[in-house]
Amino acid sequence: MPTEFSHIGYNQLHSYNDETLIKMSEAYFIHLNSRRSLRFFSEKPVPEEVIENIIMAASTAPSGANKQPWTFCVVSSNDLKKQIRIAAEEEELKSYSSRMSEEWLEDLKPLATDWKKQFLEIAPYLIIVFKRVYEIDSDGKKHQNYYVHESVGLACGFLLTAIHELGLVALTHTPSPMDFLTKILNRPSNERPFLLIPVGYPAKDATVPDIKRKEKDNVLFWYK
Ligand code: IYR
Repeated sequence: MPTEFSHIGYNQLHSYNDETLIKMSEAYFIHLNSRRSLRFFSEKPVPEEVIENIIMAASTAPSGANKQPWTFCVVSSNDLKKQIRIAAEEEELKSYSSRMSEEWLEDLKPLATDWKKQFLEIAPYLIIVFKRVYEIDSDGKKHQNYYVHESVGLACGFLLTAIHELGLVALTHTPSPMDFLTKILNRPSNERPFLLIPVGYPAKDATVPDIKRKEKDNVLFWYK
């Protein structure tokens, strides 16, 4: 398929036999199934290089037309964390007390969440993921990005997997609305906040809700 753009050979990294594949895939499921969203963090520090590496791992995600429409901001400053907590709690208080529906509040009961977000000041890092809805070139001209939600969602999935792989924990937090993050972090007009992800080690006494994942019958439908 000759084109004016060059393609290069793909070197397959591994080729396992079926028996090994089955064992490895079972082990991988068990490993990922032990991931939990954590709301209780330790203040134990994590090296900055680790955060840089997991973000670069997230940035290997597939994206529409390879536009890589994401920006990852890492907050470690106590002052900024405090500003983010104050602004998030202000919005969350309004959400929990009047904006969320009865059904939504009922659905959240097993998680025991509320408007208070102490973890925003305790976790060593807050990773704020922005989606880039378009690009602006040096002449100020706008250029399209494609499948931005899907692409940034995939990058966040990669990020959460990398965090779990390392024995660290995270919360996919979505204070709503999130535009305060654009202001506090002084982000450009083509970026919108997508997820706020505190990352660190779990607190010693951390608990998680006793909730279950769906069984195979409910998530997988074969068409052979
Ligand atoms: N954003 C709020 C509420 C919340 C919403 C969903 I959907 C959750 O799965 C959990 C919480 C909060 O972070 O508390």
